[in-house]
Amino acid sequence: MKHTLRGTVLTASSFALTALLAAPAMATTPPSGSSGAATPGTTATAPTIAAGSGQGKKITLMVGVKGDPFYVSMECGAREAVKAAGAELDVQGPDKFDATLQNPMLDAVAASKPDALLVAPNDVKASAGPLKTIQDAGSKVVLVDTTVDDTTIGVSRIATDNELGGEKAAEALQTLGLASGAKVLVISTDPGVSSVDARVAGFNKKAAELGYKLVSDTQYSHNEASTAAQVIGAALSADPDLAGVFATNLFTAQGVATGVKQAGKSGAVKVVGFDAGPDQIKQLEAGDVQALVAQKPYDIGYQGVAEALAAINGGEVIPNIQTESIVVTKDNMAQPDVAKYIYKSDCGS
Ligand code: T6T
Repeated sequence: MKHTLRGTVLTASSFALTALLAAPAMATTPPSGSSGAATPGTTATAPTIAAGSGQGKKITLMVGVKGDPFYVSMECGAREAVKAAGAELDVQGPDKFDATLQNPMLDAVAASKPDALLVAPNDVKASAGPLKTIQDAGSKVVLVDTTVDDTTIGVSRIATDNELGGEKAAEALQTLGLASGAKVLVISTDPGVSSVDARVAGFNKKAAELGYKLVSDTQYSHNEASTAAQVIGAALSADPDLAGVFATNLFTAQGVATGVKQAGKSGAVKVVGFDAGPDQIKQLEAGDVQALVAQKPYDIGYQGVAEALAAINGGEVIPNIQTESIVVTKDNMAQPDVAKYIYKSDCGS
């Protein structure tokens, strides 16, 4: 029996149904206790992968940037999935989140002709050319975390519901006590990165509903913590009554927390960051950050391999999958059902 899921947008709770529909006789799911487990209050189950379904297949994972705990966790999920399937995985990534560095690496991937490429493109426009070349040569392209504007690229796109995540960040500021009229600022990485652009859009929409006043247009860190620290330092000098900041990703949030601390305003200025890297959790514990919107990168990596194998083997592929996020605070961070969302520095930890 075939199940047509084209055009659907899956939430984590629909994973359970999909897995049930697709489950083959010999199948593997991620180990319990992985960050792939359910968000509190949902019944999310990671997809099943048939043992041996990737035998002899080569998959490349091109992350957005090397060494980022978000992508390390994604790699851990992908590694677990290829182990189950018997496929080979090659992981690569640029030293900076920058299409001028990632694109030559993608050109090299094109030459190696993998059966599938899981890729977090660095730019919605600049990354499209190399990806189209790879796709046209016959590799199955699965977009993980970030996307490109050209909707003909990718058999499947798997990412956090980033707009909703941005909305959650604004709501977190409200929970932290910011009233209507409070002054807020958004610091992101660079325009043209689909994930963070969607978080900004979601935050701005919800912040307007809550009556918050943006002190300026979105500022940019270029994914450098030191730049984020400088940007928030300057913003605090210009607007001493700035009450809250949303930092849209891991390195930006780390830098913002450092900058607020250096200005002697930890706790007085509420910082809500995206992601949940180990150092971000330390900043949360220290009171330099008040809330983090954690993603599920392990699930994205695992599901990415599942969709790639489905495409390679001529199975049913889910074209759009949105994964969930969870708000982590000092109060809930130690709970096992929250702690499991903290990102990994390596796949052994
Ligand atoms: O926030 C993640 C990822 O979702 C985004 O696309 C880029 O930044 C991170 O990797 C965190 O550093």
